Amino acid sequence: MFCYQCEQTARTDTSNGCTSTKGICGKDQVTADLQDLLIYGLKGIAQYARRARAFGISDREVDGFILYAMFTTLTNVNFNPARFIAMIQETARLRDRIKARYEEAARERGGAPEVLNGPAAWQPMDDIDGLLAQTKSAAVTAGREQVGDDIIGLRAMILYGLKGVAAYAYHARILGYESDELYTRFEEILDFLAGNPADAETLLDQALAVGQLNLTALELLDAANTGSFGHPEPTAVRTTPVKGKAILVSGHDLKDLAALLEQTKGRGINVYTHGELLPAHGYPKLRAYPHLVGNYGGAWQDQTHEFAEFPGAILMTSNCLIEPHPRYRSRLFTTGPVGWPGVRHIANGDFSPVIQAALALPGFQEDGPEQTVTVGFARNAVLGVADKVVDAVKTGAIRHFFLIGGCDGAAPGRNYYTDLANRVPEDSVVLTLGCGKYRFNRNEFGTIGGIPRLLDLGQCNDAYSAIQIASALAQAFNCGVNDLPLSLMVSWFEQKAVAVLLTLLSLGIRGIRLGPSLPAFLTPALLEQLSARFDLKPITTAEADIEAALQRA
Ligand code: FSO
Ligand code: SF4
Repeated sequence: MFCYQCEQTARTDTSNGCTSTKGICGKDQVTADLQDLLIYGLKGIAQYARRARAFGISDREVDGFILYAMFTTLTNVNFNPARFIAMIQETARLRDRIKARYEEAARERGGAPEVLNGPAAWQPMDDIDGLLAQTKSAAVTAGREQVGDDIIGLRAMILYGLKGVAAYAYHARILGYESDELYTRFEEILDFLAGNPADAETLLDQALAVGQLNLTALELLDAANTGSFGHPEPTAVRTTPVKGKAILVSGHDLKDLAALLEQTKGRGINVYTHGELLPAHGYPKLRAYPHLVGNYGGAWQDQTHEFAEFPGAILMTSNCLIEPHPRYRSRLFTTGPVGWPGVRHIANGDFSPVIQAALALPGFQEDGPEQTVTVGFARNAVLGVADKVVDAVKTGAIRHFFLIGGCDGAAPGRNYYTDLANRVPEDSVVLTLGCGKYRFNRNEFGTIGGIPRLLDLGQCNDAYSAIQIASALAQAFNCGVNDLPLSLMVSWFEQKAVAVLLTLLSLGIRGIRLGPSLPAFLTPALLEQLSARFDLKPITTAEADIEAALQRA
């Protein structure tokens, strides 16, 4: 096992990744190796899918499977080896199907089909021992002796960025929003990786192409979410319990939440959001359900004690899942890409088992005190008051914007982000998104000329809103985004954050501060290159970074 895809990876004197029998996240060696094999199998599908497209052949089942399977390999999504074995077998079936169509089309046009090697020719073994014996060429570090750490790091950055794209595109796809252009480019980049590329320049270009592709995915997801549930509106969300039976929904997936709300209508169950589902309350069509009563708890890393104390059923729709404690394991359910061995999985969208579990549990015995946080400042709401914002900047009432966004995690260095938000001067606005906001979103930030000083743009999935707002401001001031009084202090944790970072870089955004620690797959040489080209830099202290940001403005 070798995995260095997330921020909490094990960093020791001898290795910069998780290598022992279990990763820091709880992913065991078998699951980690099976995930590598699954990715290897997906590359094989992409090798043929890309060539089939050249003959006008596409297969939506193949495209959808690639997204779903990639999503299962993100940090804190799926820990169930049985699911990975089944998916690996499925890669061979789908690969052979698209291969046959490609070869037939090539022959029909009088040419000889290409004979492909590597993942395209891989035959997965039937049983787990056989599969585990095949992991060598599928490892992230395969070929390190020949090409060195920089090339392995660049390949990893592309793969991890693609994983982020897959997650965003999956959420859009299940709401019925798909894009052939996205599938085409996605499969092209996977095919590129299948060839074990070793030219640093080309690899960096492809990494930025992943960033561009991610912008397409984010735009598609924004269209899917707003098209399905309306544009988010500023909404006060209750953060304390309401007496009665209860279901907690965590993760990011709005479609699962909507389906659960529909199925619990009139059943006497209150539904709460957890973690990254907090922004769901801003969407008019979700807010319309009176039994979506509030948000419970904070960011993902607090789930062990929060889930234990929640007196109802819990549904996990995407990352970030932590090893379930026995105190709540039997009332925890997974759906979509998520999985944990022995935890009940809902594969068909019928949440009856979750509802039955909630009805059998005590629920909250009394109402908590009235407390709220405000969400819903996505692009439509913010751009609706753009004139006011622009005027406030022109008159000097707003001096600076700090985007303090991204993931949360358990690392002690993440206090930086709380400190940062609290130290932002009174005449500056904080924009936030992702689960990192729980470090400060209950604090009182006040307003500047009627504009809230803390604007919650939504999930990490809503990075599109942040980009649109920054672009609109740049347009209003007739300058580039880099010339705005805007600083980005990004906290990263997993591969969606890698995808968003690549998007920002591909848009030419400079001076991003990244923390709490830099990705382990970025070698010193890669970092040097990224800082020279994009002025990408690590966080230092809240005080020093704010001062530097204000001086630059
Ligand atoms: Fe957080 Fe987890 Fe949303 Fe991530 S819940 S850490 S980047 O999966 O997706 O921000
Ligand atoms: Fe380690 Fe992160 Fe990989 Fe888990 S996902 S094994 S914590 S690097």
